[in-house]
Amino acid sequence: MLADFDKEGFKKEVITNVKTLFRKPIEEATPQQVFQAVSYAVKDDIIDRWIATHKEYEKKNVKTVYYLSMEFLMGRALGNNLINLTYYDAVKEALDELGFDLNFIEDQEPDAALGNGGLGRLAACFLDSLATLGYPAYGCGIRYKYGMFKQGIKDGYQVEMPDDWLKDGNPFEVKRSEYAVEVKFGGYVRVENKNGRNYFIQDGYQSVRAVPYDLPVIGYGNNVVNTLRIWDAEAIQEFCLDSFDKGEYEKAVEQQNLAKTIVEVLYPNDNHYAGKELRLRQQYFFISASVQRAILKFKELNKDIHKLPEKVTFQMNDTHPTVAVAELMRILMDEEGLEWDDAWDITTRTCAYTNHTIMAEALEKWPIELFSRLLPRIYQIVEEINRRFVLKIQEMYPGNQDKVKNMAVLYDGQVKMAHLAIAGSYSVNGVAALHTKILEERELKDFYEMRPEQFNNKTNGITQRRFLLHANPLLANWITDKIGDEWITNLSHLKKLKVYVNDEKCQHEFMNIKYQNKIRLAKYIKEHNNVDVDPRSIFDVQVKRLHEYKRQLLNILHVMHLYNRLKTEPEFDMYPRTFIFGAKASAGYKRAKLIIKLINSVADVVNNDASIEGKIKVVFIENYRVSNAEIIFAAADVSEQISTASREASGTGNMKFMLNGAPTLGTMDGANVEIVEEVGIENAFIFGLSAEEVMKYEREGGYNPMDIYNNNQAVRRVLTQLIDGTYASDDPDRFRDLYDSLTKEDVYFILKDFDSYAEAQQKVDKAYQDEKGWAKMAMLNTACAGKFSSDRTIEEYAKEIWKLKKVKVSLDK
Ligand code: T68
Repeated sequence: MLADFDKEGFKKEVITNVKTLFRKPIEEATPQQVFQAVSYAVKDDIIDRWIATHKEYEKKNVKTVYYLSMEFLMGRALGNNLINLTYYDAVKEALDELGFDLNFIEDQEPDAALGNGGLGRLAACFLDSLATLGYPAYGCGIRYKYGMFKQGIKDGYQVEMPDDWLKDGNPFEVKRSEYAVEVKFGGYVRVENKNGRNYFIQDGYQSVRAVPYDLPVIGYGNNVVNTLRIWDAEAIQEFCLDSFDKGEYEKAVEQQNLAKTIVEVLYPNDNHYAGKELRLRQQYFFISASVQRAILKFKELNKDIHKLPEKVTFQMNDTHPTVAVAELMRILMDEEGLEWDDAWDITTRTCAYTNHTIMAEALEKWPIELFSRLLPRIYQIVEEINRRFVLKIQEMYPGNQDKVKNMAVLYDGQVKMAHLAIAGSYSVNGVAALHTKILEERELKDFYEMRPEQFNNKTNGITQRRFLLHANPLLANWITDKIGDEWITNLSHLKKLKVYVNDEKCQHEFMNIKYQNKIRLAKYIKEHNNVDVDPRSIFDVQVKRLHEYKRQLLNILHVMHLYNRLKTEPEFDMYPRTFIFGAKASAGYKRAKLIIKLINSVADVVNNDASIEGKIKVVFIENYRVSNAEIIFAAADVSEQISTASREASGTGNMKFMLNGAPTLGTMDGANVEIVEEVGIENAFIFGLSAEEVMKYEREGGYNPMDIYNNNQAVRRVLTQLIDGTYASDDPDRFRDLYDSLTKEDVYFILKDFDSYAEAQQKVDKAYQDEKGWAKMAMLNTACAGKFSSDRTIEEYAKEIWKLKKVKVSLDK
């Protein structure tokens, strides 16, 4: 544990906090009020470390990474902060003595859901690892008023509700008005000549005041506290009611509205580009604010702006923050007075870019008309970047128009953000080995050929502090009993568990912990879904965003198939299985929402058919998010990672399941490939087309799903059930769109992979019945998960891309 925790002092502080915050004695406080009072007491413990950390950074004038991301899917803070302060057990005890259960208090906190899925959660895991490893870092993002919508299920359909996560205030945040900056939109650019040099001045613009809120990011047991800085927007002029100038008045109203709308809500699309003007505003808003602030801070400690790349890296989380390239150029030229070549040299040694997808529909391409209207000066700079970049292409490949077409930043009336990111960065990385290979050989082939040294892989990871130590205390304690607690900050130690995998007593203990966690999840499901599930059944889990490429449809079609077999094949039997789903669909993604309805409709029929004796249960967990994910991963027996090969860049849920002892049932896609490499193919259930096979079919224009329809009776049967009212007696046409998508094109190869999936599922059924064999396999998954710590990932980024140095922080008390 860190420096002595003063239990009595802490209890007193909680009581005082209730009194001063809510003017009541603790006995009368609501659970939410107790949560607030506890959090403020914890914040007190954080503050000194936070100050000490930044003092140390300044003293050493260290290089800092700014992780620029539209999304940080942090989840709850209290439990995680206590874990990383190493105060969790002590605070649990203190609260017990006050008559409160820490778990219950934790449940009062809303998730900070400022992200969609994998990309946002990755950013959150990275912050945890950066602080734990002692690397100087800021997360920079947006303080959305409303985060990811809350999902309700009504009559089997998804309904979206606003996520008013700030309604009771956020006890851990600190508003830093003193660091506010102005961000300008629209207007026009005027050129002024001073002393023979042209200066570009934006005029007639609207602007907002960007105000930062800082959240502490606590390193594990090391006194380091980094900062997640999220920006709020305020109107620049106070609303001037007594203004008689109509023009001024209207402008004031407009700016007020602009400020309000910019940070109003997170766009709930994952892996999909919608091209909304407000989204581009959000991007420039938080980038301009973050880059301006970073430069101001740099200048406090450094005189020569040319030293910027030695002190700062801007890591761009996908293309969403890519305007950073042009914004940095603007500041260096228009405000620091540098010439183009100088500014470009600095910029391209400061920016780096991570690619998270190859899906065409996710690529950001802004219409030039919109981009130049909203960001006139930035657009001028992008034009010049493009002009020079095209010249370079033509120099390398004289007369090759295809190269220009494939690589230009401006083409076909659009600004291509990925191309801007690559042109402006010294590093381009993919997020798993297979994904990086596909980028190099296919998606970004021309860029790779031009500058291979720019490309590198950084396989994703997850933080074991949240997804094992906090989420699965039973397993965490068991592991620590067996091998000590070094795994908490060095996950490769888990491999020491391998000596226990054949030990029957250990197998028994391990599976008993799994069973306890299944009981915990069963209770959650009973409370939230009112469905009884048997913790002795196999918990087969697919939780992730709903997307056709992730193929939840394949999973549920297979459930329909199993149900058919139980109903019609007297000799068929199976081990009882609970199929658990959790997924949000983007609000406008019709087909995804229909798949949710199908899952719930199948659940209705199957769960209520007494004749199958509970052999199959289907559960759709409402409002899947970080906080309930922690309960779900700990309880899973089987991890469904069944994306169409080549489509899932990495996946990170796959790693969380593995860490908690659930073997992967999956395709050779994303990081599944590396999971299999670590654990051995005999300890996973792999099926389906390979990425190469998928890409070959795609080059040849797809395959014909009717061949399968005509020749495969089981497939034909479940497809027919989509349109004969089996699961929609009131409206047999309800699922016709799904039927059509599968029989016409099946672009995600669901029918093509069906048999192979069913076969893998049969292997799961058989393997689970071999108790010792399964226990061994489950334990090996945990034991081999070391590679997938985000600590390993961050060490690679820090050494190979960012060139950061670790800092030690001590508290002089
Ligand atoms: C995910 N991407 C990848 N995108 O799909 C996943 N997109 O394979 C990978 O493991 C993860 O990134 C981390 O690298 C996303 O989550 C989005 O959420 C997103 C959001 C807005 C626009 C586009």
